[in-house]
Amino acid sequence: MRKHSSGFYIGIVVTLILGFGLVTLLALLFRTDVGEGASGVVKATITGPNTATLNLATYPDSQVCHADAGAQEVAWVTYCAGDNSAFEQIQLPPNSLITVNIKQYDSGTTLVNDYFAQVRGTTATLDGKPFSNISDVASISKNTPGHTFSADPGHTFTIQSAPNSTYPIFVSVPLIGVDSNAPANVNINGNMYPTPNIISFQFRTGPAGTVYLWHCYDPCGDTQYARNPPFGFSGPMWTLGYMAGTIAVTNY
Ligand SMILES: [Cu+2]
Repeated sequence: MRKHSSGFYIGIVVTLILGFGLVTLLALLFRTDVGEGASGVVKATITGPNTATLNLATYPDSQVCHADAGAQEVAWVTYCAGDNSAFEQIQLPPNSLITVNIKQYDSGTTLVNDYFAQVRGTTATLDGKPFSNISDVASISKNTPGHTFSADPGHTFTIQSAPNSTYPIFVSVPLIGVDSNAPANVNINGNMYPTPNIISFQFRTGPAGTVYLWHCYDPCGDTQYARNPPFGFSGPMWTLGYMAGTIAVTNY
């Protein structure tokens, strides 16, 4: 058997060390994108085979999950994750029934387009009572002693496909606003808000690798940024992590 030089063996050792180093470096780089609780990501909690629950909240300002933003942004309406962290991307397991629960702390804002008054692509409940259109809310209010609701949504949670997607989806739920006279009786991290309306609905995800968009279609910022031309859908409405973002269907 031919004898190898010591340089040959040193070469093997160096290659192994560099190889493991490279693998470790790549693992660390990718961990920040897919890890539990990674910044800017909220994951649905897996509750069983092909089922998961996603908890979110909407607030009339950004004190809860964007408190470090600039003075203008802190006054903006925003979505937060259910644990009140900020998020830009939602991650969901593939081929699963997702139950979404949203705590809606904001009051109502008249819709610009009545298309979004209708629950679309799913069925929804308001504090456990089924509704299919914002016009159902008056009777729910009447039959819910001690709790009235706004006649308008505060926001919509609308899920749509990216253009040319192989797995199209469209789900839209108007998030009924809290009564504008409701007392601010809930303390969230030192900020007072009214008791939230809880809106729930379900939908099914496609295979891993599918990306959807989530968006609000009730121009819900203040009069300077959301309602007045040319700001119809600017300000919080188009800012990633406030009223818009992405949904990645992924294995985790
Ligand atoms: Cu909104």
